[in-house]
Amino acid sequence: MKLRIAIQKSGRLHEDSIKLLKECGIDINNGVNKLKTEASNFPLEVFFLRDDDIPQYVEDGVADIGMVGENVVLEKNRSVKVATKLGFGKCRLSLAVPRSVEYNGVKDMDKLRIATSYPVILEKFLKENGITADIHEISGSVEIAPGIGLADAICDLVSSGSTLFMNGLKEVEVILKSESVLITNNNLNAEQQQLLEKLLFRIQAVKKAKNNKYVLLNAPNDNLQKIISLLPGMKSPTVLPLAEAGWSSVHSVLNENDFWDIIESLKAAGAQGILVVPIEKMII
Ligand code: PRT
Ligand code: ZN
Repeated sequence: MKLRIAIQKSGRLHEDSIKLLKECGIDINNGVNKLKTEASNFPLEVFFLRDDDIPQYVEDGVADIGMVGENVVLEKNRSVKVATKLGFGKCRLSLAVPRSVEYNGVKDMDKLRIATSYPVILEKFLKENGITADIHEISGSVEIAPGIGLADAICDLVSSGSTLFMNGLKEVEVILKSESVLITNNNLNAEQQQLLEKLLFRIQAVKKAKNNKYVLLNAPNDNLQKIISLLPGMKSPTVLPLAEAGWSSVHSVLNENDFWDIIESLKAAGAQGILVVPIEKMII
């Protein structure tokens, strides 16, 4: 029995999907010009597909699980489960209007022509806000629609914002914040479920590790308690004596979010020689 996973064949999510599998210790060949491949050290078969087709393949059970943008999952509205977020492919689905247009709120969208590749998500958003607009579905280069007179506004994916900027548009509403997710078929059998759990366990360990750093520092023993109190650690920090009397080496794990604040406090408390090291896997 093998678990069959669908990932994007080429495009923005392809490399990060492969990278995550590799970080999970799963060896696969890259999918250039290939439809599918097998992992050599995990019971996993990998299908390379267009991202738009992944929810349907997973719903139909052609693939058991898939990696795809949440934006595509919501747009395709297929009956699949989202098992976890994957931490890559981050973007937002936003409304944008020409920079010269004054914008005072979502009510301004009423009666406008909006171009998008996401008609389902857009229609739901407009309905929730009591707006009637004319949705023009187009499949690519949505950002040029206002410039050629096809639409008054657009609803498109944004990451850096430079595409909007270059086309004279401004982002005015964020409809959805999206990232890649792992989706699963609703009817996995017990064996497939077990393999999925094994994979999820590894994905969580990789994700946790990315959000944390291993920190080593030298602390004067006089101020050791103060320094320890600043550090969370997985249980509590490790403290080892240095060869030089009066000093200790303190090891701990810090979350990316509070990282700089804690480092500053540690320095202020007399910590020296602070080393920050990436963590590869984290299992708690
Ligand atoms: O061939 P296939 O159908 O598989 O790929 P695709 O061309 O449909 O999708 P692809 O590879 O472009 O994107 C796949 C997924 O990446 C999307 O569904 C999102 O989940 C995610 N993603 C993350 C993005 C972006 N960021 C993004 N910036 N998808 C598209 N964009 C486009 C956006 O449409 C716009 O044209 O990039 C432009 C905006 O980028 P900025 O940086 O200029 O704001
Ligand atoms: Zn696509």
